[in-house]
Amino acid sequence: MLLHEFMWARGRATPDRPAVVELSETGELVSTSYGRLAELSDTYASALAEAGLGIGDRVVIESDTTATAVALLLACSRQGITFIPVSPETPDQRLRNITDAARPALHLQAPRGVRTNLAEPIGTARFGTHGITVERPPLPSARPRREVVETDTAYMIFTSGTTGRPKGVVMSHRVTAFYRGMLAEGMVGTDDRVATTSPLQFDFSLLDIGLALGSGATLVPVPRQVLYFPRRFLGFLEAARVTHVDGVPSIWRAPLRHEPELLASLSALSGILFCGEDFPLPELRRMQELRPDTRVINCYGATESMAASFEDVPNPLPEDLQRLSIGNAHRGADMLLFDEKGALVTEPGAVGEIHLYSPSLFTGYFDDPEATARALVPDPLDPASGRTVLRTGDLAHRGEKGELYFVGRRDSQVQIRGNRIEIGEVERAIEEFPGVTSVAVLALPRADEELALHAFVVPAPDAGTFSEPALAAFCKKTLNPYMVPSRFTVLTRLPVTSNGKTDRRALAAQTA
Ligand code: 8PZ
Repeated sequence: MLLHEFMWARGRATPDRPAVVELSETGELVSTSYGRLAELSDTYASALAEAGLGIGDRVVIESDTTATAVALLLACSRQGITFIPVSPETPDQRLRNITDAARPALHLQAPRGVRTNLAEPIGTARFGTHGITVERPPLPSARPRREVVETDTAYMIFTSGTTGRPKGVVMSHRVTAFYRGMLAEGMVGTDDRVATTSPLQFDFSLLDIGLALGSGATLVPVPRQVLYFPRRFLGFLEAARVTHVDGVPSIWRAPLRHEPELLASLSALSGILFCGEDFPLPELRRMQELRPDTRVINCYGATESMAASFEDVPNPLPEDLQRLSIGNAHRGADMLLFDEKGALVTEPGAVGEIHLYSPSLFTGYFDDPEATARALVPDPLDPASGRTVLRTGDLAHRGEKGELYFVGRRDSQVQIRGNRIEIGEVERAIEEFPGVTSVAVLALPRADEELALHAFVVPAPDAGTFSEPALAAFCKKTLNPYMVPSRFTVLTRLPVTSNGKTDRRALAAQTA
């Protein structure tokens, strides 16, 4: 099944139902029906074909999540054109790195987009409710293809590769197997209004589009300038009668801190889905106090398969709960743990690296076979089979019933004075300090090159000031000596990346 076929499967039968409800430039909520969305998508598909684009071409879609952007990515899917979503706030140089790597035929932005100086010979165009206006025509490409096949590339997501050169995650239409596994969780129905809060360049937004449209429900994009202000954000959710909010944990930090009553009073909200990193337990407890009937789903996974598992957060959270479970893989996929020697790890409590068996695995990193071979590895259970699995780089252990608990990234294991430390364990211990709402711990080199743990702690507004000795004394009670951070920095908030995750590089830079 191709991406657009999955997306249209439910909505085609209900052309008059709202597919997207969004904020117009004049601040009203405007609705785009499934029928109107299909019309727009057809218009775009014809315009792309007229511009000479076809199967295997690549285009950059620079946009926020809007009805027109959704129509455009569905048109690309139908034409077999690979789309590369990029957010408008992407710096010019980063966009340049992406276009130098991916060599797209065309860059498309909204009518009011401000991007200029796209390097030749990339074509440029604008897309909107009027259709597509080509400014600089793309180079025609003679691709001898007739039929889009499932293994063709649907989209590419460029992640900020740690080496600075962005890595292009190549995803084929087989991502629809993941989408079908997600719908089997039955999280959303046709009457739901699913708020999406991630930038289009983060595949969390693509999950949201699939969740809403695939369920015949309504997608409600939350503009950034609304999301960043808790009163506006919560007011918007109420006004749009949102029933389900998808987002990374950090979107709830300010509402929990500054507008708890408004959050508690949202009348239509029944479900929250988060992904990307742990939800700090103090904030989760607070959310459950304020909204005891709201379902919270922990969605785990990597862009290389879009995601992998959906697990309800226990409500209420047990007092002694140390970490959230990520459950097991969605229907149609499997997750196994292996140790460094490639042996299967099954004992409850024993840590291994998550390997994902899935039909929705990415094709590879664009133009980077070495990195691809490190991630798509022979099935450790049956290396000769030719089957590959995703080596996630994530460590986990199982509970008594076989459910998985995310422990941390393989590279977030540090050795300090010869002792192996899981950074996440130190973070969770500090989260228990009265008044802490969130924390990030980094292993930073000291002057003598020795690694030392540095904790960045965010107190609740009414928690008064924290003293380092008090924090250190608290850690000494619960952590082995070598796990106690040697430095504590109290912050009013943790910096986040453009995708909303804790920005550890920014924290490290603070101490430089
Ligand atoms: C996590 C979790 C989690 C990821 N708890 N650590 C999109 C849509 C829905 C779910 C997941 C996605 C991912 N594509 C989002 C994402 O963060 N992708 S990523 O490739 O940028 O990072 C993946 C890594 O984030 C994972 O390998 C984990 O280390 C971490 N992660 N979800 C804790 N629920």
